[in-house]
Amino acid sequence: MVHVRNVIRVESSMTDIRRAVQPAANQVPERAYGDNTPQPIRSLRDWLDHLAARERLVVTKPGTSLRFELAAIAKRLDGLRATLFPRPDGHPIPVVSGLVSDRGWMAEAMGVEPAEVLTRFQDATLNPIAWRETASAPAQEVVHREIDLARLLPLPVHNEHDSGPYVTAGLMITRNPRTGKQNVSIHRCQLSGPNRLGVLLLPRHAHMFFEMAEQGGRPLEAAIVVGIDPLTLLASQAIAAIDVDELEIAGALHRRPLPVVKCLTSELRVPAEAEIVIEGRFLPGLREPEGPFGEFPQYYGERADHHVMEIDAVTHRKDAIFHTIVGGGLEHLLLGAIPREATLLAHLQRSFPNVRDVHLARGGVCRYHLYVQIAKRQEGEAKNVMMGAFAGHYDVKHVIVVDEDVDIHNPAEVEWAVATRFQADRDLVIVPESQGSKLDPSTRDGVGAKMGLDATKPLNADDMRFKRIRVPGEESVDLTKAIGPVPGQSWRKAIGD
Ligand SMILES: Cc1cc2nc3c(=O)[nH]c(=O)nc-3n(C[C@H](O)[C@H](O)[C@H](O)COP(=O)(O)O)c2cc1C
Ligand SMILES: [Mn+2]
Repeated sequence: MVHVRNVIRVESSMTDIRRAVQPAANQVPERAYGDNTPQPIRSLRDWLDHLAARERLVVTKPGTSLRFELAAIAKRLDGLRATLFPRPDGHPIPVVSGLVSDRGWMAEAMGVEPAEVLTRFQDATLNPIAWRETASAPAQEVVHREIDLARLLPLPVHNEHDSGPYVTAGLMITRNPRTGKQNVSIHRCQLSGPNRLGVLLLPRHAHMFFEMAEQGGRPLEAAIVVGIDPLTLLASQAIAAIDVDELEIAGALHRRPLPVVKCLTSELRVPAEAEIVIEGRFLPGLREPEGPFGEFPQYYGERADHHVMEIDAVTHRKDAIFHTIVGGGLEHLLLGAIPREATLLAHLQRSFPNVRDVHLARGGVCRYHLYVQIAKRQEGEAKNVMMGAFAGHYDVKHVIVVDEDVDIHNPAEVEWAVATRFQADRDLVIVPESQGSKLDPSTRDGVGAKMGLDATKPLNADDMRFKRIRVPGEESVDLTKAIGPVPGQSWRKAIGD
């Protein structure tokens, strides 16, 4: 195990450490689903218990450095284990990271089979459940009105060239100044002063609300919720219409109304079970430098003048836990991927009922490469599906359409389909100069090409031409019965040499 030396600061025996860097699934025959429909996970603490019971939570020695070391450990264990860091740099509030860095874990949090994750998410977005207000809440057990964020919270620095400490896993709650409807989204928040955060608001809902407020010369109230259950985190990433409150999607994923409490300094309602809430306002007519910051495409988002939030209060539980998401890690990628897949699948199926499944591949940073599986009925159809996919989200850059027999969750299978069912002169579609992702450094400020590959078989091909080879019995053969007692080293003996 070559990597072990680098994680010896983690407080465990060597065996535990070796196990920690093995895929967790190997050790976890037990599944969270089964005969009795399991309940979804509804709090961060329940989720940590769930992970701990399955040996998926690593607790480090106290005192991990908030500058790089915490992110280094979290990133090494990304996708394998969640990590809890007690007393980081001596701070009384522990930090947790890597809560949802595996699709199977998200299925468990939902209480469904992995294959049902997208349909469960679609169902929750179609049938939101309104929240329920409570008068008092764990999230407000401790109240701070003298704000020095660097002292109050354990804010880590993640990547080499990040401009400084950030809040990266906060749900930004805002409210439409015209309709009063709330919105939830995640934004990177740079520590810019004792009571000041520099926030990247890309032009979506929170940004629209801010523009409405700013046009009237008014600030926009906002609250940042840190330390929340995985389903509420996932709900925040729904691609929903403006005035759809993502906390209601969280309620639907929880299968019951989300308890919320009124903020102390604003009309906003925040999840009552949250660990930490940062209350404040976006200031009108002001932009300040923010960035660079390590982003999901594995490059830095640039430093530029961005929005400024002034903080009025911080509330938290007595024994609060701070959550951080390391930029570009699996946790970050998957939180975006699952809701996008759910939306793209629903969007494609509206026009193409024979679309079976979609997958945003890890190699395409869970945003740019979309694999689509179809039950092909018509020649040419794959190209229409590509065009639908490009229209579904501007981040979609390369689309590969494959037949039903190709496992789109396995990139090697998709590559095999391209290798053997695709000819570039007839199966390739290129759309030049279209809108793409501004964070893709190969675009010109977000303008770039789309590419689609039709890797489906022709419908009229002879049966044998595209028949996949298969050895009868390969899947079912019982190796324990088949393999003899003589070890390989003694093969001469086995053949009587
Ligand atoms: C970890 C993480 C970090 C994110 N950082 C930002 C960010 O800095 N700025 C931004 O505009 N969106 C960011 N996003 C994406 C938005 O949260 C996401 O698009 C959200 O669905 C937008 O919500 P809305 O459609 O209600 O506006 C981030 C997402 C994740 C999962
Ligand atoms: Mn929204």
